[in-house]
Amino acid sequence: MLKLCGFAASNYYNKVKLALLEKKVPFEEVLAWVGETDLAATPAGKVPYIITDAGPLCESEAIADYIESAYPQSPLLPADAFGAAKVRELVVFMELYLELTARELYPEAFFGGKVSDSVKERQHKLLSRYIPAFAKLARFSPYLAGDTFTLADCAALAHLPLVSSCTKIIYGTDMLADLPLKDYLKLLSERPTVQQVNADRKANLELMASRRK
Ligand SMILES: N[C@@H](CCC(=O)N[C@@H](CS)C(=O)NCC(=O)O)C(=O)O
Repeated sequence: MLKLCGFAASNYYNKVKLALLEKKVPFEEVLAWVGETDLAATPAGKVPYIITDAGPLCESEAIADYIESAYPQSPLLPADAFGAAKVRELVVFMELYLELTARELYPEAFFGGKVSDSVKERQHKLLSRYIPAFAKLARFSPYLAGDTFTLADCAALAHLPLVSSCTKIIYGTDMLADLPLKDYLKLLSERPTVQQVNADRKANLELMASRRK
């Protein structure tokens, strides 16, 4: 059986987990904290990674691609090439421009560290450019790419709430406030798969906190 390795507080892990649950792919979760990963499977030490019958695979987008083609049931990408590319376009925007830009602020926003004013200023400038650009592409009708739940929604659940709360904490303003995020997350939270991801995430965050004590 496919093994999903990492920990449930990780947003990238949850993107992959949600895709597996939505597609009803049987999988086993293997807890691997950062620093305790199998470096043969994930040479940069990042999670998630998966172990398949064919071998290990890391990087959540490569994993999502693999899952989509190895398990065609309940597709998370439109069948037409352009529709599928539009979903991927949204995922790239969220990961490359929103998540990775906001991530520079996470040490202070979420982990009790400090981020310099110059980094805060630089990331604010970037987010001020990228967020309105993302808003032009995101449909929220009612799903991110249109009327069907796709891989973009798996990524959105993982990334958008973090970007929203991080900017609120660091800048005092939720930089995603112009997006209908509240209604959208409410819609997603009606899915049993999302409820499972969120419950496991909460439990894993508590486990993580108890390990730090
Ligand atoms: N591009 C990677 C990013 C994964 C990632 O950054 N995961 C975090 C946990 S949320 C991690 O493993 N961080 C440890 C590190 O960067 O050393 C992916 O899409 O899988």
